[in-house]
Amino acid sequence: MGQAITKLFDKFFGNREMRVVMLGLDAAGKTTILYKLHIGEVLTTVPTIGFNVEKVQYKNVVFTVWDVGGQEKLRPLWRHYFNNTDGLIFVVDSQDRDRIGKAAAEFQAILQDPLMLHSAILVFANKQDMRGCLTPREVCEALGLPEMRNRKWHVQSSVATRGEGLYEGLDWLATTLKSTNAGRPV
Ligand SMILES: Nc1nc2c(ncn2[C@@H]2O[C@H](COP(=O)(O)OP(=O)(O)O)[C@@H](O)[C@H]2O)c(=O)[nH]1
Ligand SMILES: [Mg+2]
Repeated sequence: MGQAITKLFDKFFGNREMRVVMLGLDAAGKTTILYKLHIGEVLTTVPTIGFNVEKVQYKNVVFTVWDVGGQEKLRPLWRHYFNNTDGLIFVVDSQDRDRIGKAAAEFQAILQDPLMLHSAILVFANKQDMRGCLTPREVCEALGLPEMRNRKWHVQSSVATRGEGLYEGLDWLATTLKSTNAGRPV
């Protein structure tokens, strides 16, 4: 899959600078996705006031990743990373029924940020290999996506540990960003 992914990046993101932010509750599968993409070295930094940010750059595309759902007081700090966000990837642990409400609340809070108003939204309904998990449709409804007007969104079924669904999800995101002429010329 690594090669297919890098080809996809070359094709769609090649000559634009893009910023993609990947968020979700802890243990949703974000770090797994980042490594499965094999697009470069993952750098981890801890900003002064305590949350981990993972960053990987592939050519002109920068991914920043962190856990949401920790302390509310950290929220204002996220905004620093929201500036110029072209694509938002929100990862959900579809098996974690207990915390889907919490994931939805965090998701809604993120989308309400003015800096996120124009970003395309890709949701990975992850851990679809787990018995009794929420279906992608159920994840979609729990997050309130069907009611969302004027936003480009897509829910992708995935099994991050096996790399399943990752290419398809990013393909949607790349196509969408291209069609909206997102990013900045380099
Ligand atoms: N069964 C299953 N486990 C997964 C999947 N994706 C991630 N995991 C596991 O879930 C745990 C948390 O994943 P991680 O990527 O660290 O989550 P993060 O906190 O969002 O970065 C790890 O043990 C992963 O191996 C998946 O699709 N299926
Ligand atoms: Mg992680």
